[in-house]
Amino acid sequence: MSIYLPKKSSKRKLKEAEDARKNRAEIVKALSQGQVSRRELVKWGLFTSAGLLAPIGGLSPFVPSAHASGGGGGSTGIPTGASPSLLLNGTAPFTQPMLRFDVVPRNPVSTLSPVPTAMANQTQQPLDPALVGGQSGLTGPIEGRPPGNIWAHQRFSQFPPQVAIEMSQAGAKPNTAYNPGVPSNMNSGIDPTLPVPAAFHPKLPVQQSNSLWTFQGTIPPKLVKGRYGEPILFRHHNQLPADITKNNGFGRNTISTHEHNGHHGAENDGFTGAYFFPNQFYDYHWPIVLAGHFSVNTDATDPMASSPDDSGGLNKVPGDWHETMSTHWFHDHMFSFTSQNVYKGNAAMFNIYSGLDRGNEAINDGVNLRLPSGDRDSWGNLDYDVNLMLAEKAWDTSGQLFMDIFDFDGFLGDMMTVNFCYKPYFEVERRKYRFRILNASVSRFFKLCLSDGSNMIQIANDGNLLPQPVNLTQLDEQGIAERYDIVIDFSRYRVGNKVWMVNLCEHQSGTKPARDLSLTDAMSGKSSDPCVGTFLEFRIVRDPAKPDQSQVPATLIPNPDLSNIPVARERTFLFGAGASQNNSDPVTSFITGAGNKTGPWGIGTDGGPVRNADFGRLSAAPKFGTREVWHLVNGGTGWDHPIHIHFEEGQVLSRTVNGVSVPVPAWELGRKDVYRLRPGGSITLTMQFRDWGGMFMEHCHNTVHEDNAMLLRWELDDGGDPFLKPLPTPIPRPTGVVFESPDEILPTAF
Ligand SMILES: [Cu+2]
Repeated sequence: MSIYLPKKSSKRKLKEAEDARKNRAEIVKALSQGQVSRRELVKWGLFTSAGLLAPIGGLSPFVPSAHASGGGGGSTGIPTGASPSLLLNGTAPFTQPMLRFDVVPRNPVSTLSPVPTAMANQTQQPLDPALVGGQSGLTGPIEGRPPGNIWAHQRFSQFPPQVAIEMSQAGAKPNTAYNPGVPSNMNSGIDPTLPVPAAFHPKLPVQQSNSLWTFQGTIPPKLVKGRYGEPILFRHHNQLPADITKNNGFGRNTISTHEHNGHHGAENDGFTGAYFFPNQFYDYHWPIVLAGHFSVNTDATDPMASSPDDSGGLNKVPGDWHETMSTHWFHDHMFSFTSQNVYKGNAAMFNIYSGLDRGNEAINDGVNLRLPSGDRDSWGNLDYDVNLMLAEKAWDTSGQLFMDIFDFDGFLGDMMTVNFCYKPYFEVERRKYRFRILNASVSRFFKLCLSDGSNMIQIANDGNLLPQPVNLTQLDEQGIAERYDIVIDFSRYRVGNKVWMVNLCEHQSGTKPARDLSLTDAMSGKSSDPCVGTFLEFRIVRDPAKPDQSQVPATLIPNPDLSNIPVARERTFLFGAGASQNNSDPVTSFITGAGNKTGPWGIGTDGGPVRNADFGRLSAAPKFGTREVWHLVNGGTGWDHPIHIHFEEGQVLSRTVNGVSVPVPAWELGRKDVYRLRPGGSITLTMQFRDWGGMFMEHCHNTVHEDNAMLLRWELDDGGDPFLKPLPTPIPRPTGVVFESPDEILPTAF
């Protein structure tokens, strides 16, 4: 059964789908604004116990109406449950240039006012009555970080911030300060002095301020540049509306920002229950240390463990150089609202530079890998190093961004965007480029190739350069939040040629990919999935001004050797449907329907029941400084889950499908932070727990699954003072965060 409503569907069918979308939108709005609860919706018969929208005509486009013409073969709809997203004259594919990322200014720390503090700044300010049920005269702290010693920045005086990044989460507005970090001829000729409207295409309607909530309120997405040994203080302001109803139908005005997969203390990890309110800020301290900082190469003598200085040389840093990371992103992690907020624009990328991955292809010092980048600056060149954020969207008949949160299988849009641009083109020179490809979708997997079936070289998976590069004509399926860094050599083309990036992976629901098409079939337009096929056009426009000096060495970053580190513990996590909730904390417990037949998704720990998320439940507490082996098991064959484990990189030891061992592919032989289980599959991985403590998470990164409620809390609470064991749970309130004891500690946690 197709869920995509073809554009040539009858007018009546399109009208019914649009009416259904509007009715659903009203309920989505009420739910997102907290006017009704999921429990009430179940009681009213609008949700099934499985969490799906009840099959009521006029609400669900998947129900054939008595009046339907039948021409579409019965139950059809598009992923949004609406008529296809609006396209206008002049918005054909590949008619707009791709906006490269907007590079965030790196400011002196002295620009921050007030001065950042180790403990959360509890200075009081008047509260907007809209935050506190209309009460006036109340005050709350200016910083939303939980107060006190446990949420103080760990080792703040040892890693004083050297760079300040300051951004606001805000409603859509024109970008009058666009900095692509490259000359115009490296950005498809875009004039950066012209304001960039908040639109998915210059000829599509501009997004209203409450349709799109992005960093700085602008597009394109933001890029932070950092380097090892140079701590960043990221002050994130929440400038979203205080009135929870001012969200154009979806999105929550409280946020928590996760630097995915930062090796930082948990107070800087964007814990799902450490969210902050409009008109507050949260200081995130990113020390940017190599894992093993306090146990490996502690005297910083190994030049491989290093960071670029500003004059072409290196600063040596402590830690294990085999743990060097490169491509990160950061995004919202608000409990139960991550999918809405990330879809609405809370997503950015973070390139981390090191002695190995310098962002300068010319320096030949025996450490630098000289990957495609450029050489104008001593480090961090972006000329030939391009961030791509892939996410499919949907918009309503007036062109405003739309999301339906009813289908707990997952949300699929019907419009492919790259860097928030609908099907753009990008001008390239005849030479090698690196692309850092992020899947920033809600529920969609991609499988990428080039339209001529030619070669790509995968050099990194998630944040990590691979031990060896892998030559591929098709990348593996790329799950949500996974990053694949690839090198494409355009020197094989002639000036004037075009080649397209193609998505082969077809979805018919948010549960998992339906199938991977052949290149021919994907290009033919036969798929009913509008996001299959070409979505990014490369135009080969000229020869490079100077010869390509970049390389893809045969060895990139070998894995850290863990063979001498004993395995302290094994744990098993079952990712399943039909989860139940045993806690009823009004803030921390995900609560859906009646009884224990609650929301669809959950995690079973070490043979225990499959539970819905409760950030007051402690599910695992590895011992600080040890190594463990974790088994991640898919509870079914009808879905796939990309599982993200925060904090440390893991190595995949083995995979199974339906109980049968299968090889770990070459592109998964490095370190990872997101693990696609595959239907009926399991993954066994090993990781260490070093350097920092606090409460972290493990969850599905199909963010609809995460929000409903496939997420758990684990913590490192024996790293010494100030940690309590277990840690108290933060309960955010506009008047200040309070703490309570954990709702539950699983018997196998410690
Ligand atoms: Cu999932």
